Amino acid sequence: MSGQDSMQLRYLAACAIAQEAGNLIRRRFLARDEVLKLTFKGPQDYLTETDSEVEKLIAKRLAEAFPGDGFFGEEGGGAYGTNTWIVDPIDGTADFARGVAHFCVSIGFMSQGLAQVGVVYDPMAGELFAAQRGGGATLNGKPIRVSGIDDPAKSVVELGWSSRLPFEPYHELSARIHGLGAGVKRCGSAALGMVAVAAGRQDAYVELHLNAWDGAAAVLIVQEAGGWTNDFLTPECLTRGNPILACTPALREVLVQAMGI
Ligand code: LIP
Repeated sequence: MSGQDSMQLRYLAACAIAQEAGNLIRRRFLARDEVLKLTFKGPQDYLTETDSEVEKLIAKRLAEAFPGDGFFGEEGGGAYGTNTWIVDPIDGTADFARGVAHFCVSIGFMSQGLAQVGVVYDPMAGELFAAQRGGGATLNGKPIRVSGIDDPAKSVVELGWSSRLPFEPYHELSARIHGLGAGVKRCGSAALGMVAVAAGRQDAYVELHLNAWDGAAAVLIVQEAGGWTNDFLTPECLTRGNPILACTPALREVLVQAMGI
């Protein structure tokens, strides 16, 4: 089997597994106990039983299909190898935990340090965002492209936040981006924020620190939709995370300057 054929198989498998996992997430979300029971891994860093349940399902399906591939998941960790799946079972866990329907499952595949397949599935909206390197990006099978916005004062920028960094750098960056005249928002899922850029629904996703599993799939989808991203998925990112800028190309310079990256 050629390398391209094996990537195509991985692409198709990732799309199918993301939808199976997403449908499990949807069932758990709709059946959740109205009595609020919150568990945290750290400050504002939620953990739900469904995170682990979904990650185990994805890991099982991928091991069955591609037994020689490595796996790294947000909840259970793992190991990076030549061919590795990087998975966030629920990106937007805070909203899932609080009953807000804004979350997704993210499945990325890297080979020799380069993202080759990216799939992000929003089970509440029924939206499957997918890309294979060199094959373009799609939403439910239809091609998507980033916006052509070239004026920051006409742009919409999502600025991610987490307690992983002190508040001040986020506050200062927020002030700089507001100063450009952009419409700024924060929603809680980096993957959904980035695929919204890929689909032209907003013009940039910015966050000063993001973990590899949050962005591994979505960065490829943005690139294949004609967008620009910083060199996010570096070897260091796999263990420490990185800043992320994913945007329509015309906003690259002004946002790189605002971020100081
Ligand atoms: C989330 C990211 C988001 C970040 C949150 C959290 P999770 O991922 O998508 O951008 O700001 O702190 O890391 O935890 O929902 O998988």
